[in-house]
Formats: sequence, C-alpha cells, structure tokens
Amino acid sequence: VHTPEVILVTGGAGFIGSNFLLHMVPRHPSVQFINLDSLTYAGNLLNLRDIEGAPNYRFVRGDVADAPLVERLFREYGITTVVHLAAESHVDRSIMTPLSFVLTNTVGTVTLLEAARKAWGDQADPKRFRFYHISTDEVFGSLGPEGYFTEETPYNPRSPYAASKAASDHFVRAYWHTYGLPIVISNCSNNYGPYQFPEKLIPLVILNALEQRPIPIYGKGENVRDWLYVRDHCTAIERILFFGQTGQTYLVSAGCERKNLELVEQLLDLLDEELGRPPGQSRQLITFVKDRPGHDFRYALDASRLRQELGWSPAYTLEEGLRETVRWYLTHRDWLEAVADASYRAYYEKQYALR
Ligand code: NAD
Ligand code: TDX
Repeated sequence: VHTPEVILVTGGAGFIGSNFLLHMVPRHPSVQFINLDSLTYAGNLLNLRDIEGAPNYRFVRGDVADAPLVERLFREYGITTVVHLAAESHVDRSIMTPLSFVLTNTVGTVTLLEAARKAWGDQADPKRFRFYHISTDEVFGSLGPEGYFTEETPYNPRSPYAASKAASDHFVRAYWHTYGLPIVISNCSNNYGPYQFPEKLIPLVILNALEQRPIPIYGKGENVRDWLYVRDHCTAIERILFFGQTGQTYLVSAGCERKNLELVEQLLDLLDEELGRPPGQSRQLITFVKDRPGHDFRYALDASRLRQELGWSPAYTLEEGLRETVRWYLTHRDWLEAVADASYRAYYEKQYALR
C-alpha cells in the first residue's frame, strides 16, 4: 500500500488528466496535487476551472522532458508520487510527425524517471515513493477476431505512437529491475467522455454531426475498439495508485467492444434523440474514407487482475457513458468552440484532405 502525500500529475490539462484531477482533488484534501503540463494543443486550463482555487492544487506550465525543471519540482515540492499521463496521444498525428512522440512519450518519461531516481535514490521505499505510468493497449499490437490482451502478452507496437509508448513502458520496468524504483503501470483501452479533444473518434463524430459535416469512417468501419468511460478509468487509476502491487502491470477495460461503424451509429442515434432530430437523420452524414495506414484491427483487454486483486469494476455501461458524453458536449458548446479553433480546423483539413 502506497500513501501519497504530494502527487506530481503530468498532463493534467489533457483529457484523462483533467478528469483525474477533477475526481481526485476534492476527494483527497490532505494530498497536494502539482499539475505539470506544457499546454500543447491538447491541454486546456478551461478543463480545470472547478479546482482552480483549491488549496491542495497547483499548476506548473512546463515540459516533462525539461530535466532541470522536473528535478526542481521534486526538490521544491517533495514529490512522493508521480502519476504520469503527459503524452502526445493521437495515432494519426504520430503518422504525420513521429519525432514529437519520441521526445514527449519516450524521452519525457525517461527524464521523469531520472529525476525520481535522483530525488529518491536506488531501492526507494515503495510505501514512501511510487511512479505510476499510464499506458495504452496499443503497445500489444493488433488482435484478430478472437482473444484478449493480458498482462503477459508480448509487445508488438505498430504505429509511431504505440512504439513511443511501448519504449516508455520498457524504460519504466527497466528502472524497477535495475534501480529498484517503485513503479506501477496500467494499460487501458480507448477512453471517451467529457473534455476529450475532437480529433478522437467520439468527440469528432459529435462535433461533425452538430455542424452537419461528413462523418469520416476509416476503411469499412469494421475495426473493433474496447471502450472505457473516462470516469471509470479514473476510479481504476485511483485504486491502482493506492493499492496496486509495486512492479506490477494492470490492464484496464470495461469489456465494451464495438465495431467502429456500430459505435458511430449508436452515438448518432443518441445524439438525434437528445437533439430532437428525426431518428436516423445524422446517420446520413456517415462517409467511408481511406483507411489509416497500419490500422490495428482489434483491441480487447482482459482486466481480470484489476477486478480480482483490486476489486475494481466499472460503474457505467457503454450506453450510459455515451449518453452522458453526448449530454456533456451538448451542454458545453462553448468548450467545444474554444478547442475547435483555427489550428484544429487547419489540422482537420490537412488530415482529411488526404482521405
Ligand atoms: P491528451 O492528448 O488529451 O492530453 C495530453 C496532455 O499532455 C495535454 O494536456 C498536453 O498539453 C500534455 N503534454 C503533451 N506533451 C507534453 C510535454 N512534453 N510536457 C508536459 N505536458 C505535455 O491525452 P489523454 O487522452 O488524456 O491521454 C493521457 C494518457 O493516457 C497518455 O499517456 C495516453 O498515452 C494514455 N492513454 C490514453 C487513452 C485514450 O483513449 N485517450 C487510452 C490509453 C492510454
Ligand atoms: O475520423 C476517424 N475515423 C475513424 O474511423 C477517426 C479519428 C478514427 N477512426 C477510427 C480509428 C480507430 O479504429 O476509430 C477508431 C478510434 O480512433 P481514435 O479515436 O483515433 O483512437 P485509437 O487510434 O483507437 O487510439 C486511442 O486509444 C488508445 C487513443 O487515441 C490513444 O491515445 C490510446 O492510447
């Protein structure tokens, strides 16, 4: 059992990071939270308005790959715990610009590990220090129609994003084996929910449907993803952070697999219902486009270890999570307009012109 006192959350202004901070900061008033985020296009302080003035929360703008800065944070704040979420996270962008993924995801992770080792030394006490690395199911590669990834599945990353995350996972484990740095890793499936940037499938579909623009489906829409509501992910992170076994890996999934086309149809039907549009209207916007290069066919995770050892289970069904997500985007149109700015539109044009 690890008892955090001062948690360095990296990437706390992003999608999962902001949901995590909004969940944790009010629930753990005696724990200090330092949010280190460089505020790339994916990070937004608007996400954190509800905790902005909280006495146990502080924001620091900076890069996880900036060694002097990270070392100073360890010294100044007496960091006991790292929850490392900062990353370049979008597969399509990694296909356009792979190097930034190596710099943030791989070099950034090693920079944090080094700072932790400098601050806590070799063989640090796991009760006092913990480095929690958040990773992805994409490190395992692509499944056929049957079977599941487990914690023992060999790594087989296939996109530049997945390769950069796989490398970071290997470094985190290397620090455990080599220096006894107390680490824990979780690999989760596709998250969705409030504050997700509209480059990702679910918010992209919602935004395009609201604007009555074509909804691009890669290939035939038969690829399968395993969907996890971000609030369920946050309760899993909380559980693993406090009770996960040092050196261990946990897979996080709610067991909600869907073909992309089925998911998009269900989402559009929910949206039509909430907007009072005639049933089936938004489905007409679906447009099949050129496939993503190296598009992984299927992800599905076996989360038995997390469920059995740590007693976690998801609170939301896919239908409930999707409905909450649709309602959140409909009631936060100002947020959507703020993030879907000129630079987003330029990205979108470039990305989808090719398709
Ligand atoms: P996101 O892209 O929404 O947010 C990333 C955050 O990191 C942003 O706030 C950004 O400003 C910040 N950041 C980027 N580069 C940085 C740097 N060099 N220094 C400091 N901050 C930097 O990502 P997300 O979807 O919230 O993902 C969070 C983590 O979870 C990532 O590590 C990602 O690999 C992992 N993950 C995400 C999913 C998913 O479905 N979203 C699934 C599995 C794993
Ligand atoms: O316009 C689109 N059309 C489409 O058909 C987009 C953006 C996506 N897709 C497909 C590709 C995938 O099969 O939908 C699926 C989901 O795509 P993304 O939202 O880009 O997610 P994915 O590539 O599966 O990766 C996500 O899950 C694992 C996150 O972005 C990663 O950060 C995470 O590690």
